[in-house]
Amino acid sequence: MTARSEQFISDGFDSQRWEQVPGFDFTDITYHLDTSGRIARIAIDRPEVRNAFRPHTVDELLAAFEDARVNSKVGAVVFTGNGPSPKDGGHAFCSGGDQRIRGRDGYQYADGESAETVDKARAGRLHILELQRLIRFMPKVVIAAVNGWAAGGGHSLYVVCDLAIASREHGKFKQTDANVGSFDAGYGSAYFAKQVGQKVAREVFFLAEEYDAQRAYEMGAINRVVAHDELEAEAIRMAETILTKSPTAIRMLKYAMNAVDDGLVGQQLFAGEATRLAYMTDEAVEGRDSFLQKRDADWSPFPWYY
Ligand code: S0N
Repeated sequence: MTARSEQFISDGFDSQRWEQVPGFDFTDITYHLDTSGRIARIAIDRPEVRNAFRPHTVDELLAAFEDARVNSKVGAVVFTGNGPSPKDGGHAFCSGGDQRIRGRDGYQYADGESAETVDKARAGRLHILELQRLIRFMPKVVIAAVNGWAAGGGHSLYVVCDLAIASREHGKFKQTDANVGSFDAGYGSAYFAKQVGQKVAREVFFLAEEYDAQRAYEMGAINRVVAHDELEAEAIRMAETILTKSPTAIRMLKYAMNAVDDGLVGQQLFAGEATRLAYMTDEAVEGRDSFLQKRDADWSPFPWYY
């Protein structure tokens, strides 16, 4: 265990269970694997600003999620926010883009950058959307453990996760995008409307009123409401249950459920997995071998299934 993981980083964090993943020097997030190496825990670690993300935070989240994606032992990721805030004790999953550093061109300036000095190729780059796609498209199950405020772009983040559970006491939701003129017109709104229905989604976005975990559950936005102290344990229990299942079945089911909303990209992801399975058959091997051996393929052992 490293020094960082030995510290208190959030309610419900079991330091006996988690080991910090080596090879990263993260400042804005924490990234752990459980002792089995099969469950990842990724958490935004800026509790003093309700876990708002700046560009650097998103860079780190992309690195951690990508590492979890390509780790063939990992089957599930718990995504949460560290806290509570040392300043005032407030709890947050994520409060969206850091409004203090939001530029007029939509870009969130990094430390020391300004409209004059920023690399124009990076300006306006909303790479939080890349993170949304990584969560959406990765062939592992991502469970949002909403430990406090999910607001603005943080609201969008739990929406794109496969499963979401929230703290009964501290899970709070508010879609503030229209308050601050910075809006998610993709998954955060349109996919949310698919989850909870058009009328409810419009109310959440157009009125930007606070709602609690129980209301989120009732509207079909989250899977479970649990006692705050049990939140991480419940997320882990769900992850452990998923790990008892067939990895191929889980992957195909995730992509099947995505495909209906993701157009050709959804079809491509599902089809890629179908091709992977086909590659593993004797039939595909015969196709490859016949080409390499410069002979006609012998398909006779392979029936036209009906
Ligand atoms: C979360 C709220 C409701 C919590 O209220 P509470 O508990 O009363 O705490 P506060 O006193 O307000 O906050 C405590 C301290 O934290 C700072 N802070 C909070 N949120 C942010 C933030 N987002 N950026 C910077 N600082 C933040 C407070 O300022 C305070 O600091 P001190 O103690 O120094 O005063 C409440 O805090 C709130 O409403 N927060 C703002 C929520 C918000 O509007 N977020 C931005 C919404 N927009 C986006 O996120 C855009 C997202 C995006 O980039 C995007 C773009 C295109 C497509 C998709 C997306 C996407 O959505 O992903």
